Amino acid sequence: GNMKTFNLSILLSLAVAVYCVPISQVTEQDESFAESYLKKFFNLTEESGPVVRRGISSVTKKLSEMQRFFGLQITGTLDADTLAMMKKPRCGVPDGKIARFSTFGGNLKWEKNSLTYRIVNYTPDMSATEVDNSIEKALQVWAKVTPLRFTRIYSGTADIMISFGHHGDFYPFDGPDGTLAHAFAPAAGIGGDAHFDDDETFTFRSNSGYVLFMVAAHEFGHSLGLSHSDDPGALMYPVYSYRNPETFTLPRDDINGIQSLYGPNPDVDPRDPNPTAPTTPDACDSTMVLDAVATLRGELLFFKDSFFWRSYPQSNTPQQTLINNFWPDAPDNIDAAYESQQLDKLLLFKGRRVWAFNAYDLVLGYPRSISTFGLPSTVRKVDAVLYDVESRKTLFFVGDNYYSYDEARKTMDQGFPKRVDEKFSGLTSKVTAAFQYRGFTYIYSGPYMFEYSLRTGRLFRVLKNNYFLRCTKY
Ligand SMILES: [Ca+2]
Ligand SMILES: [Ca+2]
Ligand SMILES: [Ca+2]
Ligand SMILES: [Zn+2]
Ligand SMILES: [Zn+2]
Repeated sequence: GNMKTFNLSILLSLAVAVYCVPISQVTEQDESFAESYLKKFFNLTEESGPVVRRGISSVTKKLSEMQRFFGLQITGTLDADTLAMMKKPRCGVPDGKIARFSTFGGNLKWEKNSLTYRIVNYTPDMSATEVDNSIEKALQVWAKVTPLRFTRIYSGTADIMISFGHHGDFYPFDGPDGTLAHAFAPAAGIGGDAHFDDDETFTFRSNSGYVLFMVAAHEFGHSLGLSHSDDPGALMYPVYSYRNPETFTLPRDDINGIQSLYGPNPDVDPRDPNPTAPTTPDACDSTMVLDAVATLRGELLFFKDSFFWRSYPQSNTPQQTLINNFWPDAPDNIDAAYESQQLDKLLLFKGRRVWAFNAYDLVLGYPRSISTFGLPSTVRKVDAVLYDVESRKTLFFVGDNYYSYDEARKTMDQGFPKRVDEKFSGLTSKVTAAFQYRGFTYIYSGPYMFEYSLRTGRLFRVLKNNYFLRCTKY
């Protein structure tokens, strides 16, 4: 069928994904949850029974398919990471096709460029004006990049009928969270229509509750013929994520998707079509310059733009996700990051400010000024931060220099800054990121990564920024 749902589960599960390193006990409840997830989203047809005990079966196959789609380690078993991903807020469209943007195929597109919409009723969560604005703005997201034009009507049957609450199809909603909304692919009748679960708390722009604009823009993608994308930055990615509606720009992948159906907007200069369309950082890009790298409870975090890759020792495919999916209060495009093992916190730096996170919570009193570390007020930003296990000092890289901070005494050491190339031979250009891992210090500079022995300080290899990211897809 063409039924598309928007499923959301508790945000708490996001924390599990990062912090639950040991494999937790999978309960019977988890197994049946996983099974219904696979039935719903990956077309699992086998009859019920314990998921993890069935060996090589269609469940194993479907689990592997799901793990591949989300860039998880492909184990074919219901491990903690897979379960955590299943519990993430998401849309209910089946994810069988592993691809950047995809369409419903066949003739599931509108054969006309002028479409009508009608807001049949309202949610009590927002003012009518806010609902009207959110819906209008969500449609304009797509109109901006296509020849599609939307006209609102106030009575009769529109192409896209929009309603909250009960709506008389065979896909009941499920109370708060879980299914958020659903929409139907282009067709006559119910085709193109979008239904929103009135048990959700929808908001205009706040990140408590679900931003109606974001949910609607995603659903209208389905109304117009788009299926899901496995690009974690795409609007059509199955997982819901908060984004500021004021600054939201349709990502490149979604533009490619909708334009494959309808072509570009004829009113836009073809020489400069979408200069600001965000693209998702690509692990296969050997020219990439990472913003920051940090460890976190044995895992590695690689930051770039609004995203980070998370690499865990037992996995060979780092998982890419939006920073805001894990830390809603974190900045993006950060300058530097490090893990304070003393405080058991992750610290993120941007400009003159530092954020500290304990699990996924912003620590009270943050963000703070970087001057609390004793950095001089002339330092407007740090380029990289590294905790050195040998000296038990935290090194702050600023231009050609670095400062040394004593974590135990919580003071900056005397005699700094010093030149970076005094400590790290061969490093003559600016440090862009730094971390230590398995006996080596890795210092990033531009697209290169310098590998130094922790014990001798000797330079071993010069690698690229994407060395640990393992280019596997595409
Ligand atoms: Ca319709
Ligand atoms: Ca719901
Ligand atoms: Ca940096
Ligand atoms: Zn969807
Ligand atoms: Zn419905």
